[in-house]
Amino acid sequence: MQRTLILLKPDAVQRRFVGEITGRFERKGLRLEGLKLVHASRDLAEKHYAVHKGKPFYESLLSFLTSGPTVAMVWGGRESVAVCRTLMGLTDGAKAPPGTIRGDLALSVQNNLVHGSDSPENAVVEIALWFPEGVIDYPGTDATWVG
Ligand code: IDP
Ligand code: MG
Repeated sequence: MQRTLILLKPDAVQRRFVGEITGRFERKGLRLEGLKLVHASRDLAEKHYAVHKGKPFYESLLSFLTSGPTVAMVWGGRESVAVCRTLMGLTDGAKAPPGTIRGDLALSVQNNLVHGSDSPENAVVEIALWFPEGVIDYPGTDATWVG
């Protein structure tokens, strides 16, 4: 089953939205396979956002991600990468449609509450970065109920 890395970034923790956002992934029928609170180091943030190095918002983004604790999660399930991106909404909270996490709860483009892997290949790399200890594989509830 496909896996994706989801981060509830420091603004989500500070705004007390951990339950609200986690509940959306859970209610969708995805399976929680990893969960921890991490105060990201500069090194971890640089590795995570390496693809954005050189962009005008890069330094600000690293300051943001290292500004406080982040909830790191792994969600598994059918098409979990795309499903989570859909639940998140567009990057810019001002443009994300209502009904999505960012559309409902974020107004900023930077402080947009969540990160989600953008491909199954990148998910494998990002999960290894945030969960070097591995994740938990276990028999779920009857998959026929949630697809
Ligand atoms: P994504 O999180 O929707 O995949 P990316 O383009 O991968 O969006 O950008 C990574 C993160 O960088 C965004 O979630 C957001 O926090 C921040 N970001 C993206 N574009 C901008 C920008 O134009 N200004 C400030 N921050 C940005
Ligand atoms: Mg991205």
